[in-house]
Order: sequence, then structure tokens, then C-alpha cells
Amino acid sequence: MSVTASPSALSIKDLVALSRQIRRDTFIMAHGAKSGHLGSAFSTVDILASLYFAHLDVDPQHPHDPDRDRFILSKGHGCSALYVTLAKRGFFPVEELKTFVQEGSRLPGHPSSQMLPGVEASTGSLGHGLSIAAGIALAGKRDGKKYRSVVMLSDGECDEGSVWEGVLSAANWKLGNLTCIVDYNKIQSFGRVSEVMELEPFADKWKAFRWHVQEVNGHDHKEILAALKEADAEAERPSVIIAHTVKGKGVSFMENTVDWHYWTPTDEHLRQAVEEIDADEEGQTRETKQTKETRNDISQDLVTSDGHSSIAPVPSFAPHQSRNNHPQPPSPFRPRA
Ligand SMILES: Cc1ncc(C[n+]2csc(CCOP(=O)(O)OP(=O)(O)O)c2C)c(N)n1
Ligand SMILES: [Mg+2]
Repeated sequence: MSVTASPSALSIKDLVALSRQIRRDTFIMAHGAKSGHLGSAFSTVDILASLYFAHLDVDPQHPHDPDRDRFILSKGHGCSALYVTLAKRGFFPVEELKTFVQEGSRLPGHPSSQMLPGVEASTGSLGHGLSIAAGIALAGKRDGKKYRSVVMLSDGECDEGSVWEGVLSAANWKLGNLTCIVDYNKIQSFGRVSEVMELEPFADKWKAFRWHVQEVNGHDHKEILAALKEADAEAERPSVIIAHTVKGKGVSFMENTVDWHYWTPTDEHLRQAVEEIDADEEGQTRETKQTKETRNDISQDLVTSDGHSSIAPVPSFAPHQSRNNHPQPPSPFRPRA
């Protein structure tokens, strides 16, 4: 293949450090833009870091290389973490993260493949990513290409009937070059998955559709990478990786809460989140030199010394506040104990 794999030999320790930076910068970016869906973004971070920095065969300098691996974030509402990951991987300038959801930006609240290099499909309307990825995999198989097609779904998205048409079709076409990751964070917009639309026995459903099934801790980079590798080895069956995750993972007040699907962070939330993430960095893992070189850290640009975001408010978005600045849900939507 002409494309180059991710920066080689990023250790698990590096990936842990990188994931923390992605969380930090995603929070800062969303705060500056007064944007929600942070819980959704945070459950995907360790998977995105593993994919883009240790697995996918992509080259940011040649984003349309016909032999590249494809990744589709079907749960497009969680795109803030994808944008930060793509920027850190070199698909577009890190500086551009400051334009998130501004008028005329290439970084809207749901990602568009027409705008930004590295975004393979325009998503946001849930239920379509798997079928798009299956179509890409089918084309690759017919053309004798070696690339893989990888897609990430959310668990609430699996309520869509179209997902199961894709599941049925992919097995029928023996798409061994297709990997589907489900971000199984157990929460959807206004409630817990088990209360809104139970998915269990989830793994058995995929098995019944003749998929190769693995379950992992979606915050354990080692497990994620091992599962991605095992999926690659499947010749005839499409693979699903059911990733058990925590919505809002990494910031204590967001973790496993329904509220943080839509809530937008205040200055105080920003201060607390950055403090927690930084404390985690000092307390747990030291960054290696390689990670530092890879990260193109935007944090210094986006945060002033008192911990506040330096992203300018977005005046042009004021008339559309309801789209990106959802009111905080009333108490009935508070998570149940
Ligand atoms: C077809 C469609 N219907 C409804 C929505 C509105 N919507 C946005 S996110 C979401 C569900 C969020 O829960 P989940 O799918 O589990 O995603 P998570 O944020 O937990 O990863 C819904 C219904 C949508 N984007 N697309
Ligand atoms: Mg969910």
C-alpha cells in the first residue's frame, strides 16, 4: 500500500497520555464554542486514539489515497473528539479547532466529508454509517483492494432498523474487511439504554447475524488494539467490537450521567475538568518524548494561564443558540441512581 500506517510504535503509555490530551483539548474547544455532546465525545476518545495513532493505515498528506483505510464516525454528534484527533494526526491545522461550529467553519456540529480531510462520510442522522461502511467494504472486496472499512456506532443508534439491514447485508456479502465498533456507553439522549430500548443480549444478536464478535473495555488501549488486530484477521465474516465504555469518561462530574449528553460546559466546569485531567497526568502517566512530538498540543493556544478558554465567543451563532447551546434538561432527565 502506498499509504503510511499511523506513527509507529506509540506505546500504550503514549496512547494513554495522548487520549488525555484529546480529552483536554476537546473539552476546551467545546467550552469555547458553547457546544454540547461532550459525554458522547469522551466515551470514544480511547478508541479514536488507538485507531488513528496505532491502527488505521492512513496518510494525512494523502487523505484521498484509494488504498487508505476508511473510518466513519456514524455517531456524528460526537465529532468534537474526532476533530481533535484528526488535527493531532495532521489532517488539518490544529489552529483550525478554534473555529469549531462557527459560521463558515469546516468543523460543524456534525461532520461533513465535503468539508474536512479525514472525514469519510457526512454523519449525524443516525443509522446510516454502517451501511455506508459496508458499501465501501463491498467495493474494496470487488476491486481486490486491501483496505479496511471501520465504522463506529453508538448504542442508541442500534435502535434504528437501518442498522440491522446493514448487519444482515454485511454478513451476506461476507465482508471480512469490515469492522464495526459499538460505543456501548449504556446511555442515550434522554435515558439509559436498558430503560429506553434494551439491547441485551447484544453480543448474541450480532452472533445470530453471523458476525465475528468481540467485547472489550473501550477505555483499555491494549484490549482495543488486540481486538482490532483480531478483526483484521477475519477473512469471511464482518467483525463487531462491542466496546464497553463510560459516557463522559475521564471527567468525574460527566461520567455516566444522562445530563452530559446535551449540557454545555460553564467556565467552572472547564476549570474543574482541566484540573482533573491535568492532575491525572501528573499522578499517573508521564508523557514520553515521542508523544510530545506527536501531539501538536493546542492546549497552550486555547487556555489562558487562569485555566479559561481563550477561544472567542461566537457572535454569529447567537441566533442559533438552541442548536448548540441546549438548555439544561429539567430534573426528570437527571440520571437515576
Ligand atoms: C436519525 C436520528 N434520530 C435522532 C437523532 C437525535 N439524536 C442525537 S444523538 C441521539 C442519541 C444519543 O444516544 P446514543 O445513540 O447512545 O449516542 P451516545 O451519545 O451515547 O454515544 C439522538 C436520538 C439523530 N441524530 N438522528
Ligand atoms: Mg449511548
